[in-house]
Amino acid sequence: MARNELVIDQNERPVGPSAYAAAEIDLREFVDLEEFPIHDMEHPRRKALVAHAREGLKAFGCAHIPKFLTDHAIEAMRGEATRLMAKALPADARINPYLTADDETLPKDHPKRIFARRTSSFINSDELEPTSLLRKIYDSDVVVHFIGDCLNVGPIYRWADPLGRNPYSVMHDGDYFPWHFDGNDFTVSMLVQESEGGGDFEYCPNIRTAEAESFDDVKAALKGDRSKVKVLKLREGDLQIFRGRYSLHRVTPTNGPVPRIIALPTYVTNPYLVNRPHHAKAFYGRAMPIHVEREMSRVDGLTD
Ligand SMILES: O=C(O)CCC(=O)C(=O)O
Ligand SMILES: [Fe+2]
Repeated sequence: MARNELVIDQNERPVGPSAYAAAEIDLREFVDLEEFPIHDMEHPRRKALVAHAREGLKAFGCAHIPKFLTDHAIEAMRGEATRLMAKALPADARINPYLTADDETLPKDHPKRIFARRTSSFINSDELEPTSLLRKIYDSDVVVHFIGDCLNVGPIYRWADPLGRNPYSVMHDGDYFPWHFDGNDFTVSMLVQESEGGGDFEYCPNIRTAEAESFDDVKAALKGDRSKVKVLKLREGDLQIFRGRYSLHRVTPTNGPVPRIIALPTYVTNPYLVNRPHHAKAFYGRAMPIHVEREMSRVDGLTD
């Protein structure tokens, strides 16, 4: 067998090498290196980009880089997600912001007991095509390094979670992705296809910290208080870097026949952790043995 050949199992899923080596990744397949010289540490444009991202992350827990992806990349990713759309797991689940099960020992209006219906779905990371451009972007060490620089955190790692590491999120007409915190530390969002209406990303920057859950503020936001809410209108090709573990966030209901598709490469500071089984099931439709084996306490002690 040739070295680079993928072994395809009966379900035609790759079970061989799952990562692109750095030499196989041509950054120009997805980014214009003149405008975004992410590979060139000393380039003034890269320095300006990093400074811009750090400002946004410091002030709002969110950085926005418009038109990061090339048109070719948007097209390739839209094609992949559209081909895989039927594999998006139905996600009709009632979730609370922490993705935990109901706890009847708590008062009824505790935010852990406030559930909303999530109808958006994911094309899980283990469904991506063998030649997926999204996987190439995810596997690029240059991209990991750039994101780490923007976050001013290091080292960061790709997430070990086989389902959640770099999925596409899909929202059809009327779908909703309710308020929640993420199980991973950082998410990069790349919008691949806009819906005609709705689909706005709303977030409450740093509403909780590693030291304080701020249940009262979270409850207020869930009940409609807009005082801490910011809205980000993403366009196709935009890149967003987001600290989803501390900032409560949601995507407003979409409308129109064109589904909203967003790629979500995710990064962590602990290379061993994955989602808890309940979280994996509620978000990605199923839990795997790894989710049970690696269920450990979190360094920050926050609920998830
Ligand atoms: O679709 C988005 O913009 C965000 C999705 C999200 O919050 C998530 O997958 O955890
Ligand atoms: Fe999220």
